[in-house]
Amino acid sequence: MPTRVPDEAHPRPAAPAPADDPAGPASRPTPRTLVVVPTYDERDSIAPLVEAVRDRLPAADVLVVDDASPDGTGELVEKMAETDGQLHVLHRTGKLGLGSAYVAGFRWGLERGYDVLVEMDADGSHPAATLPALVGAVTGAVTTCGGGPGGGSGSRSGDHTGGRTGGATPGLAIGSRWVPGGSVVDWPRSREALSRLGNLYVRVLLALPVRDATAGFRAYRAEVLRALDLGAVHSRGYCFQVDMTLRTRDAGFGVVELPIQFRERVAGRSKMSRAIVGEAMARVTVWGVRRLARRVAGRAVGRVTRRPA
Ligand SMILES: Nc1nc2c(ncn2[C@@H]2O[C@H](COP(=O)(O)OP(=O)(O)OP(=O)(O)O)[C@@H](O)[C@H]2O)c(=O)[nH]1
Ligand SMILES: [Mg+2]
Repeated sequence: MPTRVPDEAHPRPAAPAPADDPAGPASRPTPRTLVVVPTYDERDSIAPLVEAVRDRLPAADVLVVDDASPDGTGELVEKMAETDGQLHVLHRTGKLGLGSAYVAGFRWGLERGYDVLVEMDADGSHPAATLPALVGAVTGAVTTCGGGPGGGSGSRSGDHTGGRTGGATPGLAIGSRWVPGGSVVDWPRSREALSRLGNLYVRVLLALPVRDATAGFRAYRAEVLRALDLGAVHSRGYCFQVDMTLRTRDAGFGVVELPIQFRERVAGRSKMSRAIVGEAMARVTVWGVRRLARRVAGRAVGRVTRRPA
């Protein structure tokens, strides 16, 4: 059981039970949910994003992890938090990368006993309507195989149906562009091709049966993040998402993908760069080669041990 540290100063309203919860509201405790939003120059996007999260997950807290945005995003969120007890901000000293922003946000949330930690971009690309389904998927409140509110039907990834907790509830739910029912809106062909090809490379090289391993819209059960060695995660950009998906799978937790409609940002500037793509390519290739080397070594050991004495 997680250690719960109730925030006495900011009591939260009770969240409604999911509409498709057959057990009813009384039987299911509301999971304490933290939506972690990394920001770098997102001044025009952050307020609508917080509002959209509130609409869909009224009981959730939001943690903005800001890297000293030159446009004053951090100060703006600080101001908003003065009148919003469910909004928190973690200021960092400079642009230290998406991966370490999430790790800092996860640590903040785990220390405070949240049950579910959600990743979401600030730029409005991720549909807030799918938040209840993502959270429901990792808490067992929404049966992902049969569909869920805002998320359509879920797609389980490969054979990771149960996970090490023994039940059928996945530890990680991904809002996926590339499962049936998922889509992208207003994305240039080149971005779509890059994402599709990148995910194909990941899937084949790492034997990771996930269609959208680079997706940054996801929910983790806290238990999963506690089980992983977050200090060992050094990926900075997109490959942080692949890294975390691999670690979740390798730790024995189930992964599920729910279809989303991903929209191109309408304000601000993308932080995607060649360096981020290069880092992902390099790290995924190294992980893939290591995996192949382990398999070859495993076969060789198998041959030696089978040899008659
Ligand atoms: N704290 C922090 N946040 C970052 C950093 N880099 C990007 N972000 C945030 O991470 C989220 C995703 O970044 P985007 O620029 O939207 O990149 P993307 O979604 O991968 O790419 P696009 O599809 O082009 O938007 C946004 O909320 C950014 O503000 C960083 O170094 N530090
Ligand atoms: Mg974006």
